[in-house]
Amino acid sequence: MKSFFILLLFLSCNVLAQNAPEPYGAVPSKRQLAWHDIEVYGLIHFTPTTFENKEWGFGDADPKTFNPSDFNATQIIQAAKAGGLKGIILVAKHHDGFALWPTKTTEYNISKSPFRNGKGNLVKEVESAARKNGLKFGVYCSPWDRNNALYGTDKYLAIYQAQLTELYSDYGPLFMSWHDGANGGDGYYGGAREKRSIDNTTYYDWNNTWGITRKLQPTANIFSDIGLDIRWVGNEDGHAAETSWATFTPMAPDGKNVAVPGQANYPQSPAGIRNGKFWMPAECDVPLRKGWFYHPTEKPKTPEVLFDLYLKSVGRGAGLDLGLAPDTRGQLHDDDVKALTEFGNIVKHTFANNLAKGAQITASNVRSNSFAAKNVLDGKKESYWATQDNTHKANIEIDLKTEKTFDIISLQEYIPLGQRIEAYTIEVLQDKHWNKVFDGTSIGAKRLIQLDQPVKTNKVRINITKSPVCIILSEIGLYKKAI
Ligand code: FUL
Repeated sequence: MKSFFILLLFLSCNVLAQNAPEPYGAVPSKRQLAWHDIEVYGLIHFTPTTFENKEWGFGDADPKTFNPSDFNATQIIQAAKAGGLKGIILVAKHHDGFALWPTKTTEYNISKSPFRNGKGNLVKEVESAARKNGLKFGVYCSPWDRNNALYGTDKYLAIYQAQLTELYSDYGPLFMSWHDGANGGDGYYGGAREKRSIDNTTYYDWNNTWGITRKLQPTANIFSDIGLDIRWVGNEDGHAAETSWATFTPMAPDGKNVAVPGQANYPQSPAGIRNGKFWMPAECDVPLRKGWFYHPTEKPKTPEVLFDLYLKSVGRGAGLDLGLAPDTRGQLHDDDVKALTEFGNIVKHTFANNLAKGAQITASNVRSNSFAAKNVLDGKKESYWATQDNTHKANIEIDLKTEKTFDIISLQEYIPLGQRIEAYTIEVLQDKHWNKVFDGTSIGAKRLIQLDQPVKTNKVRINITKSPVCIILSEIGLYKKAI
């Protein structure tokens, strides 16, 4: 009897799988799918540079400079959590070269500072607080090291790789390994105080260096301006382009050579590349304040501005990486806590109530019962509406039964099968006329459309007007922005 049911289950799974649409183009890996779910996360900058009130430490600050009066990882993480952040990346070593963990690779580290009487490990403290509060953890270890005497020589790479190995071994599974393209220039370099330049096409041997990441941290998404998993959006303003493709083909600016971090096709980064070779969604990194490090004269962005950035990053299929800058106490300033909390509340309250829930929904074409139109309102991103293979244009109509007022529309594709839709319009029924309220292009993991003004209607129609293959939509939402 039991085996009969197993057989039945196997057969029905098979029928479903056979009938599912074929994937289109590059598709996300498991690791990238997990990243898409995180949506908003933070990047903490806190090194001797904070105490020098600079953005880029020269690498010559006395380790004793690093002396927070009241460091509190829990305060920082709880503020991040109130802001709706689901992950934290800690800058474990910035360009100044100061390691926030007691590394064996350089003397220039936290054990030489007064922090916890030289017994502290800030990477551990932040990691523990993040995990305790349910946030994922990641690290950024700057390849450029303005302190290290060996920087620029052929001995430095082994040091950098050993630093990554330590960070990858002692702090549990990481969701991101963040790498930047800032390379070489002037610095302290063990007292030489000179300018050192490196060839960034070869110096860091990224193939093998990222091989260490893959081996020790298979869950870590590698971020850099060329991917591998997540690409830089090409600006530090916090937004992707209005039309955003999760696919990308990193290229050197000459269009011929292979791209390396610090040398990529940045003009194409905000929008991505339609039918690019790789699934490589964008991360929009932007500091909460003006600088990445804390400066007493700067103020955090307002909750309104943060919400707008959320719509223009997460709402364009990208991720929002918000820079958090603890002050010299080692905590986030009250103003930052307030801004984060209010931003988190706007997001939470706006998206708490899908006004389309319970609506009647019909589609002009449906692949089969398993891919019915109602799947877009079940709140589950794993189920979806799909059309038949040869149907590349279709519409879906939502009958709200009573009039509803909304100003944000949310659309989601089922990205495990690729980014398919290229154009669509949204109409609402008013005085017996269908009025177009939006003309769209890309959707991807999530598209949040903010209308110029709230609309009141009992019927909404979404017309998919262009797709190279059959259409898939996993979720639709109608929301009223919470003030
Ligand atoms: C850049 C760095 O040069 C900045 O200082 C900062 O860390 C930013 C997040 O990445 O590449």
